[in-house]
Amino acid sequence: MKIGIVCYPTYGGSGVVATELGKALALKGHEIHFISYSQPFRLDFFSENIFYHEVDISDYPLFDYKPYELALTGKLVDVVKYEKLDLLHVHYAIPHASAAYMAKQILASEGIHVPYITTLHGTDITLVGKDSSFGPVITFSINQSDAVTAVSANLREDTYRLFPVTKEVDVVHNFIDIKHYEHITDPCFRPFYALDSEHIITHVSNFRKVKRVEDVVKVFAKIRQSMPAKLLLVGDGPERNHIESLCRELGLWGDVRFLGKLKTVEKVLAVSDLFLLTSETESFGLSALEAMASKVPVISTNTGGLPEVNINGVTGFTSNVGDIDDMAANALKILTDPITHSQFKENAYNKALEFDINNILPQYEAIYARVLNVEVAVK
Ligand code: GMT
Repeated sequence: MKIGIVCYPTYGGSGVVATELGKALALKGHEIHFISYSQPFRLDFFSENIFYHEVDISDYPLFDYKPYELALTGKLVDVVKYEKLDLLHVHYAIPHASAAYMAKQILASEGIHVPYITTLHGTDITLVGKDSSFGPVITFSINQSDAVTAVSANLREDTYRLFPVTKEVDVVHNFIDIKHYEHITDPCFRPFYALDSEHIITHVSNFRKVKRVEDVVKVFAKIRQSMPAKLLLVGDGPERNHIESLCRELGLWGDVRFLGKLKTVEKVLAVSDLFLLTSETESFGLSALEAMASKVPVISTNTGGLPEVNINGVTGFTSNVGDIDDMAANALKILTDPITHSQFKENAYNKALEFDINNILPQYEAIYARVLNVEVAVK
C-alpha cells in the first residue's frame, strides 16, 4: 500500500508512534510518505520505501498566525495526487483530521478518492480538545474519518464522554519494537551516573505541566532519604527551569542529572532501576512502556490509560495523582528487596511483550485493508 502518515515531529509520544509505525510498515514493503512541518525526530532511518514531504508554512505579513492547517491541506492534496497514495493516516485530531477531511473533499472534486484514518493520542481529546471552541471541528472530523483509532480503551471512553462522536473507535494500543531494547547495556555507561551502591531512577517526558515533573522530584527526594540514589531526567520543555530550581531548593542538585532531549533513551533505560511517571493525565504512557521493554519497573499514577500498561503490584505500582507518599513507599518496596526487584523487572518485560510491534502492526494493517476494502496479506 502507499500510505501518507501525518504527525507532529516534536519530542512526544504521538510523533514517536507515527514514525515507528511508518518505519515498520516500510520494512514490510509498504511505501510510506511522511508529511510534517519538520523532519520527525525519530525519522533517522534510511529505506527505499520512505519519503518525507515538508509542509512549508511561509511567513506573510498579513497573517499574525501562520495558516498551518491550510498549508497542510494543500500538501496532502499534492502528495496524494502525485504520489498516488491509497490512504492517509493522521496522528492527532487537531488539526490533522480536519486537514485530511478538507483534502479528501478537494480530491473528491477531482474524482480522486482517498480515505483517512485518524489516530487519537490523548492530549488532542483530553486537553486541547476540552477547549470548547475546538469541539465542533474535532467531532466533525472524527465522525467523518473512514476509521478512528485510540491508543487505549480509556481514551476511547473519554472520546465518547467528551464529544458527541458516533463513529466506531477501535482501540489499537501503542507499541514498541522489543528487539530495540535488548542487549543495550553498555558497562561503561552506568558508572558515569552513579556509584555501584546507588540506584538509578529515571523519568522521560517533554516537561509539560501535565507530566507533574515536580512530583517526580518530590518522590525522588523521599526515596533519597532512605537510600543512596540518582535521578536521571530525560527530555526538556516548559517546566525545566522550575524543576531545576526545585532540585536546588531541596538540596538534590548533586543527585539529579538533566540529560535533555536524548534520541537514544533506551541506553539510559538500560542502566535504570526504576521509572517514575507522575502525570496528571496520560492516555497511554509510551515512556512507561519503553521502560518496561528495558526491564525497568514503573511507579506511576493510575490516571487515564496508564493502568492498561503498568499493572499495579505486577509491573510496578500505580497511585492517585499527587500521592507522593504512596509513590515513594511503593518505590522503596521494589528497591529495598533484590528478589522483589528482579521479579518486577521480569514482569515488566513480559507485559511489554504484549505491546510488541509484531502484535500491533497487523491491527493497523487490518484497518487499512478495511477502509480500502481489500484483503491484506499478514506476514
Ligand atoms: O504527553 C505528551 O505531552 C505528548 C502526547 C503526544 O501527543 O505526543 O502524548 C500523548 O500521546 C502518546 C502516544 O500515543 C501517549 O503515550 C501519551 O500518553 C499521550 N499524552 C497524554 O495523554 C498526556
